Amino acid sequence: LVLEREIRSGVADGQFEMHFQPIVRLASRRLAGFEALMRWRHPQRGLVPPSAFIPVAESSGLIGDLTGFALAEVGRVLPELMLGALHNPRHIDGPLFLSVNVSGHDLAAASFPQMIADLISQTGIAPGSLKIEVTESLLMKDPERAAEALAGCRRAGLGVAIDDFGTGYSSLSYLSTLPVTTLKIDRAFVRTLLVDQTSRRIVQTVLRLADELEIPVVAEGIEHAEEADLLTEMGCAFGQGYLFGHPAPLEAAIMTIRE
Ligand code: G
Ligand code: G
Ligand code: MN
Ligand code: NA
Repeated sequence: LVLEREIRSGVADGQFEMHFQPIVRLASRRLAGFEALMRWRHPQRGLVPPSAFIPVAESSGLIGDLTGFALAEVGRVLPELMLGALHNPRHIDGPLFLSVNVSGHDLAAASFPQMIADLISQTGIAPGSLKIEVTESLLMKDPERAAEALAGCRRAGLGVAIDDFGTGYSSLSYLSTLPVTTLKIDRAFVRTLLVDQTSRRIVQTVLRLADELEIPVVAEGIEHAEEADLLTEMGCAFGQGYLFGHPAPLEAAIMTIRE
C-alpha cells in the first residue's frame, strides 16, 4: 500500500523515466532500433527496476498511468532518435524502430486503442517505427481481448512483438491467434546457448519456426561475442544485450548512434 501511494505520487512528481537499449541487426552489427525500458528514480531507494513496481502497478490499477507515460515519452523521443540517426547513417541498418512494453492489463482496457490512435495523431510518428511488446504470461489473463487489442495495433500500422518467447505457457498457440510481427527469444536460452546442447537445439527450432512463419527474431540477453556469432550463423536477424549496449537514458542512447 505504501508502494502504491509512492507510485501514484512518483508519477505526479516526474520520478519515472524511460531508458533505451539498442537492438542491432546481427548480419551487419549495425543499429536497427531500441527497446524502451521504464525506470523509477526513487528519492530514497535510487533507480528502481520494473520488476519492483510493475506488478504492484498492475494489481492496483496504476499501470494505465505508467503506460500512458511510457507512450508519451516514446512519442516525444522518437523524432530525436531519428534525428540522431540522420547524423550518422553509417551506423544504422534500415529505418530505426522503437519497441515499448505494455502490460496485458493495458490491452484489456477499453481506452487502449484510443491511446494508440492519439499517440500516432498527436506526434505524427510513422506507425511502422513503433512496436508494442507483450509478454506471454500477461496475455493469458484475457487472450481474446488481448488478441483484439493487438489486431487494432496492427491495423494502425504498429508492429507487435512477443517478449520472453519460450518461457510462457502456450507460445505456439499465440503465433496463430495473435498478429505477431516479431518474436523475442528469452535471454534464458541465450545465456546457455554455448554450453547447453538442448538450449541450442531449442533456439534453432524457434528460428526455423519463425522463418517458416516469416517472423523476424530478436535474441535477448547477448553478452558475449561468441553468442552473437553463433546466433548470426543460426540465422537470427536481430540481437539485443549488454554486448551491444545497456539500457541508458536518451542522451546516452543517441551516443550509441553517433559512436
Ligand atoms: O529493464 P528490466 O530488465 O528490468 O525490465 C524487465 C522487464 O520489465 C521487461 O522485460 C518488461 O517486461 C518490463 N518492463 C520494462 N519497462 C516496462 C514498461 O515501460 N512497461 C511495462 N508494462 N513493462 C515494462
Ligand atoms: O523483460 P524484457 O525482456 O522486456 O526486458 C529486458 C530486460 O533484460 C531489461 O530489464 C534489461 O535490463 C535486461 N537485459 C538487457 N540485456 C541484458 C543482458 O545482456 N544481460 C542481462 N542479464 N540482462 C539484460
Ligand atoms: Mn521487453
Ligand atoms: Na524478455
